[in-house]
Amino acid sequence: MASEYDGMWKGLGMDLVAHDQLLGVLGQGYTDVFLSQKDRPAGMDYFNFVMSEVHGLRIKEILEAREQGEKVVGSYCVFVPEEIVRAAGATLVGLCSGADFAMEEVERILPRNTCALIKSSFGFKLGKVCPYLESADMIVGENTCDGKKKSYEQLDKLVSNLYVMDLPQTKSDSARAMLKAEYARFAKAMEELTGNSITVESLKQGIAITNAKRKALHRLAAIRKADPEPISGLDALLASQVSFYDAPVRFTQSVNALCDELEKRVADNVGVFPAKTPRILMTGCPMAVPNWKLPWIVESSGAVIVGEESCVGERGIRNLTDDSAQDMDSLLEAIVDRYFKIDCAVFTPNEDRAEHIIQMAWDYKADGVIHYSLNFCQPYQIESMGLDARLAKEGIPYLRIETDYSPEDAQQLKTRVEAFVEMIG
Ligand code: BJ8
Repeated sequence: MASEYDGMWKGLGMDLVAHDQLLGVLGQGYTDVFLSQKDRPAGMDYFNFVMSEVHGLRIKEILEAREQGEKVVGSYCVFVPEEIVRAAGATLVGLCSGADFAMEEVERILPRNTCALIKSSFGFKLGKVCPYLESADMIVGENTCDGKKKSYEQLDKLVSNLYVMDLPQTKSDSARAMLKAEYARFAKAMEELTGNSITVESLKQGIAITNAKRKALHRLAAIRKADPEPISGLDALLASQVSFYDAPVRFTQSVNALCDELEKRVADNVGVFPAKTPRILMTGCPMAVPNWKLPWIVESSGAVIVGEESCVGERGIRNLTDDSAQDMDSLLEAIVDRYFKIDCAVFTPNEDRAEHIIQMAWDYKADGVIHYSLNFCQPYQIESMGLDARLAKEGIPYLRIETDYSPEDAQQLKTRVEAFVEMIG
């Protein structure tokens, strides 16, 4: 179907036919999963609009800013310090992909047993269907799990602007020093890319914009402790997903406006599900757009999701960056302090994550925890097995799910989730 953006997408070198197919599937999925929900807050209209224009108006906006000299940086991981990107006057967008695309081509480059998230990123590149990827002046690949790390060697052959960021895998002093050195190197690369110097003022500004976004999401998370739940887990997940694409200041305002409405709902005892609906904490791999399969299954099986221990969720936004320092090195230290606390499963040992899951389960009054791992994701799968005993000791019911992006196992997953919900209910 012809679109007013066809010229723009063509200019980015995209495959219009394949892209049209993707938008068709995305639009249908969005209607089925999100628009069919009852009693959605009016504040979700903004997010509906963003999603309807996620490859259109938002890209137009980004390209217009680019014409004025603003650079676009794409990233695959929440370890890329947004504060530094903003301080250099650039825009940061998330590139992780939550749908299978061009899999035959992908599997000529990557082994079949690579996680769906990595394969999807390649599929979006090979299928020429991601306008964010095609608009990026720099793509940051982060050395986290082996799959990502090794796949960047292949991605480097497909793009001309890959910047690889090395990341630590332990929480030792030397690992922290390595992270600081990598962030300093990245700050230099950002200055070179944009032609802008990063100053104390611009870094403080970058921290302020990023912290404000996180604070708004913290506010949204806190509201979800209420029973009855004023917002579905699906809608809260959508807000987190949109945070990776939207203009940050506008996004912050929209989340705060949504929170105003939700706080009123809580005061009036209004929920999207009846009070005492079984409450689920999700934990595990990040869920990028349009990966809504499992949350949809959970919330159509008589439960409500009250929090996500995930990089598209609390793990990604958990701590603020201290902006009180007055010199570059101390501000950089503050940024390192903040990111070094991220408890991604690529770290070893990673006790903090288990503690955090338990704490979240108590804080959000979860009746059960569902661990979601993508097939072939060793870091999260191995941690998910270790959590069995930990959660049992705390008396927290626990279900482990391993899946991918295909709809084939949906019915089987639904049967397992329904049994779990019945058990905790
Ligand atoms: S900080 S979670 S965004 S690395 S699912 S690609 S781990 S095999 S996504 Fe992640 Fe950064 Fe960590 Fe967060 Fe590998 Fe697992 Fe695939 Fe994964």
